[in-house]
Amino acid sequence: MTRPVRIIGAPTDYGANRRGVDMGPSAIRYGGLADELAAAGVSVSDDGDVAAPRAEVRDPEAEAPSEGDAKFLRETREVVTALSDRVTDALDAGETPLVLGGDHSVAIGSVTGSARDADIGLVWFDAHGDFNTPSTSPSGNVHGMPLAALLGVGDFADTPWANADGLREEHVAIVGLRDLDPTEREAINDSDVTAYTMSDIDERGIDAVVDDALDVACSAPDGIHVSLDLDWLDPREAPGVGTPVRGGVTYREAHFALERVAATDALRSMEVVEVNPILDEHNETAALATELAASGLGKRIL
Ligand code: HAR
Ligand code: MN
Ligand code: MN
Ligand code: MN
Repeated sequence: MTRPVRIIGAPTDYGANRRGVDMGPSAIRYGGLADELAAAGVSVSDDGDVAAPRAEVRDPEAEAPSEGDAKFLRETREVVTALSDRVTDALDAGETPLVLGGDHSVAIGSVTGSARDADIGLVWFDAHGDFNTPSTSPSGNVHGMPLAALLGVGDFADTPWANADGLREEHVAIVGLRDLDPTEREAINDSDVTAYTMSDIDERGIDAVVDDALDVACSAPDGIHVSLDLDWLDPREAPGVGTPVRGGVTYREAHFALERVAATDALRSMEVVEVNPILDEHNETAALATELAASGLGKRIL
């Protein structure tokens, strides 16, 4: 029996390079998420959104953890702290939290909440490594930093609100990399995180790579968090994202991967992020996020 799913929206674009991902939760709900899950036989409730003041009324430079550059870090801290508690509440109630972003900085809240008093694994489906820190980031956009923040890399070593207690590098796998900044590449190589590029998928096939990534994450005892950045897919399939990179996975490969996630029976929490309705075509990226979430949560064709 699948556990009930609790939807939690995190409508932020503080961490993004352009406006619009704050509308992601609405677009994904409008894309039919609750119906899709119900049709899959999953019982589902909607916990609404965490509060996120509009970016226009806040000062992007109000706070940074050390020298260096991280825009809207104070706002990010406020949102992810609230989100983290909501995720823990859902788990305490025996439910599976499904977080709707928002830009990828919301993962700081989802994963810290999921890794509270639990030793979890993490699979990060993304074109990007999200392994920058304020002093290495070329952009200052926090959506390029959440994985480094969660693992306490570099400048984030002393940022308790952003570090995930029960997450260790050896239980983390990144899948689908094709766009890394030089300092990020170095930091990932220096870490115990397992990283698979698109070339790995070309060479070995999606099944071998996803199975290996899930083995890495499932070696943690308390289940896994799946973080799905929609720019993991090729922009032809997922045009509504802020930082598209050519050469991503196909619609079928993405479904296959999420079906494999469901098959592990280890899914503890999940998020879908970076859907930007302003850049989308007829809400198709939001609908895709909906479909992939359903696959990850156990939707079966037969
Ligand atoms: N690496 C670049 C930066 O730090 C690009 C950020 C990535 N954008 C995302 N994250 N959507 O996956 O600015
Ligand atoms: Mn990302
Ligand atoms: Mn990305
Ligand atoms: Mn362990």
